[in-house]
Amino acid sequence: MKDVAYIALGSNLGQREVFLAQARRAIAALGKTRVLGQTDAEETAPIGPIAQGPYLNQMIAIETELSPQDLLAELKRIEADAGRVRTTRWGPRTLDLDIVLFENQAVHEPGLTVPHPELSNRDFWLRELAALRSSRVG
Ligand code: A4P
Ligand code: MG
Repeated sequence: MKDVAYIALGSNLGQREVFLAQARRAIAALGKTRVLGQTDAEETAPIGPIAQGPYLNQMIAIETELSPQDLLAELKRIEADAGRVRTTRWGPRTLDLDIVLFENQAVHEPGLTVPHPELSNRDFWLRELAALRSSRVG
């Protein structure tokens, strides 16, 4: 089923711009998928209980025939390629890719929740999502 999805990119370790650029390229190269638009990257103060450096965040809109589960598997592969080592939940990371929303699908499974449960708590996600939706043609 063809749908529009929004992916949040985040990095707060190392060469943040490089990791985001690598993620954008990898997402653009996914099969059954085409990039519709992207926001500018923006620096945001870290959210959560752990003291860590500021994040560079960005959101990408895609049209895809991948299921949410298949997209998540691809995003985990892209994260792994960026050398991400999982340490603590909400802790610092070279690259974090989250599925924010599918326009026409919802998922509530142990390993995947779409829309992302933190969407309503993250002002920058809400702002980026609104910007992508309003700029979309078609
Ligand atoms: N998972 C479930 N739903 C989703 C989804 N919609 N998208 C599962 C992606 N993954 C989803 O995620 C843990 C597991 O969540 C995944 O294996 C997947 O099966 P993770 O990326 O390994 O761990 P995490 O990122 O530490 O935890 P979580 O709960 O995803 O946290 P967030 O929401 O990603 O928060 N501050 C700023 N300013 N900017 C940020 O981007 N990000 C975080 C991480 C904390 N503080 C931040 C930011
Ligand atoms: Mg995450």
